[in-house]
Order: sequence, then C-alpha cells, then structure tokens
Amino acid sequence: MTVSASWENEVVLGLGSNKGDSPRIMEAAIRALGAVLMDIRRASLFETEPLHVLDQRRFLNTAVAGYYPLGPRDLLKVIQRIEASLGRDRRQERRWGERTLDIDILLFGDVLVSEPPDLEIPHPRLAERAFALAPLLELVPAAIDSRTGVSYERIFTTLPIQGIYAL
Ligand code: A4P
Ligand code: MG
Repeated sequence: MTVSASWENEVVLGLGSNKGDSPRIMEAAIRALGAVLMDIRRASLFETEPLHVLDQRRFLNTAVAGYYPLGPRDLLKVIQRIEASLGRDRRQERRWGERTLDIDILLFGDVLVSEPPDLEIPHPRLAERAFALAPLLELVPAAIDSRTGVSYERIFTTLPIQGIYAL
C-alpha cells in the first residue's frame, strides 16, 4: 500500500559503509547519487559504533537529500544498482554485518509505503538509529515522523547514547 502526498518529494537517503575503502566508496556513492537526485545536499560524515551486530568495524555514515522525479520503487532499483556497482554482494553478507555500501531510503517526502519486506518508508528502523537520524536532521531539521506525528528531532534526543562522532 502506498499513500502519496501532494507536497514535494524531497528524498532523504542514508548511506553506510564499514568494509573496503569506506571514505572512497562514500564519495563515489554520493557522486553517483548526484546524477539521480536534483539539487542534492549532503550531511556531515559520521564515524559510528556498529549497532545490532557488534563484532565488526566502525561504520562511516552520512545522508543526502534531493528531489527524485519518479516513484519509491524506481528509486529502490537505482540505489541497489549503485550499491552493486560499488562492490556490494549481498550473498557474502550476514544480516546487519559488514558491507561495502548500504543505501537506505529514509524518507520520501511524507509518502508512506508499507510493502514489507521489500519496501517500507519511512525506513522501519530509522527512529532507533542515531547513525541515521543525526545526518538526516542536518538536512531536514523539521522533519516529522509521518506515522506518529512526532518530530525526528524529539525522537533523536530521547535515544540512548550510541557512539556517533562527526568527522
Ligand atoms: N527495504 C525495505 N525498505 C527499505 C528502504 N526504506 N530502503 C528492503 C532500502 N531498502 C529497503 O536490505 C534488505 C531489504 O530491505 C532490501 O532488499 C530492500 O528491498 P539490504 O540493504 O539488502 O540488507 P541489510 O542492509 O542487511 O538489511 P537492513 O535491515 O536494511 O540493514 P540495515 O538496517 O541497513 O542495517 N551500525 C552502524 N553504526 N551504521 C550502519 O550503517 N548498518 C547496519 C545494517 C547495521 N548496523 C549499523 C549500520
Ligand atoms: Mg539496507
């Protein structure tokens, strides 16, 4: 089920990497996304303690925002193509483990998509993750969780400390 809203669809994507040459991979991913999103803006880079699976390297995380003229499903295909082109091979991964590049659709304007497990927007674990919320809030500080009506700023400030360091 997809509920479309009328206002502009500024998309926010979360990026993460903790395998391979992560700084280079993140720059290449942002360059590739610059060809996909209009008026792209980028957040700071953060070095972050791994969440969920703890015995792995720290991550580099950031986010980008921009306008995307097509729908969420098209965007999912595009980001998966970019992940693969930068060396991601899901067959070699464990869930929540190391990855060369993970791109998640965090927000797509205020569109709600509930088609689990393939596509859920806002990203289903956004509200638990400081590594996703900190860069997102740099780009869209007034964003509201369209499922609950609570601001992400408020959600962020109530999270336990998770170890995220702006670079
Ligand atoms: N999918 C559903 N909704 C979305 C969405 N909004 N955006 C589906 C992107 N994909 C979405 O994702 C699995 C499936 O989710 C996709 O096929 C897509 O159809 P995946 O990227 O193949 O697998 P994954 O990344 O292992 O799973 P998941 O649950 O997305 O993992 P996460 O949530 O990305 O967690 N700690 C720190 N500090 N920083 C991190 O970046 N990342 C993870 C991975 C764990 N711990 C981390 C970090
Ligand atoms: Mg993912």
